[in-house]
Amino acid sequence: MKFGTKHSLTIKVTHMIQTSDLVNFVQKLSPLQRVVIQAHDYPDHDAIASAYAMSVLLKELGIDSIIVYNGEIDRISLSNMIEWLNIPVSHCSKAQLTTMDKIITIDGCIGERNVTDMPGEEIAVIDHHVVTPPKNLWFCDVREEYGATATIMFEYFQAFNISMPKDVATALLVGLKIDTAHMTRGVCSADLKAFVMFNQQADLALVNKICRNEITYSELKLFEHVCQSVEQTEGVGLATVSIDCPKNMLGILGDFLLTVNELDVVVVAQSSQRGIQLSLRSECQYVDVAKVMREQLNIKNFGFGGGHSHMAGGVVFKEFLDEFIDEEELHLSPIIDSILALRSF
Ligand SMILES: [Mn+2]
Repeated sequence: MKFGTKHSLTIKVTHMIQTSDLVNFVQKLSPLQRVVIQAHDYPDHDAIASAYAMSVLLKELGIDSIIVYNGEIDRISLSNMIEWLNIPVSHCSKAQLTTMDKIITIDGCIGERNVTDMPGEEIAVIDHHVVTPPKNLWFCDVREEYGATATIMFEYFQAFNISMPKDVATALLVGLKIDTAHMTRGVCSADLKAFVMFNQQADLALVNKICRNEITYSELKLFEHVCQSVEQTEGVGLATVSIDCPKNMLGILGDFLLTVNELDVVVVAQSSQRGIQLSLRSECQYVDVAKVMREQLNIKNFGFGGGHSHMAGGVVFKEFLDEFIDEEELHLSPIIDSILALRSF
């Protein structure tokens, strides 16, 4: 089923999920032959770790599941994590999904552009992004204030009083650390509680090995490339990548540029087949980059994007490239201007 993409811009409603809601949901899953757990497309560590945790939790409760994704696993640290922890994930093209399947969307929400509409019925959304889930779900748990979906998984294990296996804690700690840039962004007290428990349960040497090795030798040149292309206007940096670059690498380059003292908002752009791929980072309290994406892309139909106030992504559709190019160069004026306006507030 396809659901419309609508975004609430100002209203932030946090529905507290009760343990009884979770128990009811699991009871409803019990008769199913299998449950499909879908991570967002081009999954990151939090998406795969949380899907894995959910799968292990359901197994403990007697329910079989498979973990699927669309797109690619394009970070070496993520393929290392999957390999070293033996996390069973399948590309959706190999999972033989049918319309009878029931799908739980994790670290993403059906209706968003980064969540492929797969065969089957979407019955649940568990996420921490700013999203508008459809109404008719069996279960919905969206916590925008959380740094990672991993923290929600920690609370589910607690709710069922199931002790967390070492491998699950290891994966979830990687997810939490990478989503929060090692607990430096978007962290709430629930994340800190989860962090303490993960640290007690996880294989810390393995966590560090996964997190430390985040790029490959061949990706090194991308840093040189952004260093040469980055331009700054009043604390806002824009770097354009004109060579081949994995999608999730853009965020790493954005994080790198954000370490520059003079920059507090960073936009990394790359031309792709679909148009322009964007990754944004903000350490300025006045600049909510997910909101910038929604206002400059989704609402104007120039493309789509979203994420969190401090970390967002998006795509400008090919047809609207003209709006973002001045004098034959990519200046992304609508985006940069809206950031500058927010920043000068
Ligand atoms: Mn996440």
